[in-house]
Amino acid sequence: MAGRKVVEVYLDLLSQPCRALQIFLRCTAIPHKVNRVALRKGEQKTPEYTKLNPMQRVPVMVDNGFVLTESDAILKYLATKYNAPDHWYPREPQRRAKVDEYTAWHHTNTRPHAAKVFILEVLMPRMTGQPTEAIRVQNALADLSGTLDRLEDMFLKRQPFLCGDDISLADLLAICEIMQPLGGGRDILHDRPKLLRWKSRVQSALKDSFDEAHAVLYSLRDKSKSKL
Ligand SMILES: N[C@@H](CCC(=O)N[C@@H](CS)C(=O)NCC(=O)O)C(=O)O
Repeated sequence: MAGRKVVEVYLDLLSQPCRALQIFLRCTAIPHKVNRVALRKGEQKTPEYTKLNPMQRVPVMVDNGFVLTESDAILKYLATKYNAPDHWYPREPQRRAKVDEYTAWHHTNTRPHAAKVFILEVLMPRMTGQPTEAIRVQNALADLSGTLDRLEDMFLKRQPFLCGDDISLADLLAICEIMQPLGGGRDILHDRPKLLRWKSRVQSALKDSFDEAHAVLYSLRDKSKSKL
């Protein structure tokens, strides 16, 4: 009898939403298979991968033939389908809505602002062989600083995690994004004690899966330091 196939995901761990997905799968122990897609080699543009995701982006999830793109949708689908512990994506409507509120905001705030700093400090210099003009980096950092202010005063407030007393998908998506500028040697939380305390709570909750998923980013950071 043909068995049910395990969930398959297509990931590159230099991608923030891919790290969030890998960490979630590890923490919830949902049986899965990881297929690596090396973005730097353009593997997201092969005809085979394009059939899976015409947007040529990672991550992608395939669950027994059901294909899903967009990290947000994938994480929420997996949490619901595989009955992940409730704190990840609570069933109670108002608690769930608070997670949805953050994740909707995330994709137009934390994500583009943190990613832009990484693009300007790491990807563009790699492509052009030139450092990015300082003013562009300063502007991107100013936008990011506004986002970090909102994370502190609108979401975190006085609670331990972004949406309440326990870790949720909101914290997972946020932390993976906030880590990204570290690839260029920039720790954007160094002068933010409130967010640093949040980060260490998130890291403790995620245990080894956090460092495992970020190993590629740490090695990029180490390379950027050795160039200084
Ligand atoms: N909104 C999508 C964004 C996915 C995305 O932007 N992926 C990037 C890596 S972080 C990618 O695959 N880029 C490949 C390319 O642009 O060629 C999600 O959250 O899943």
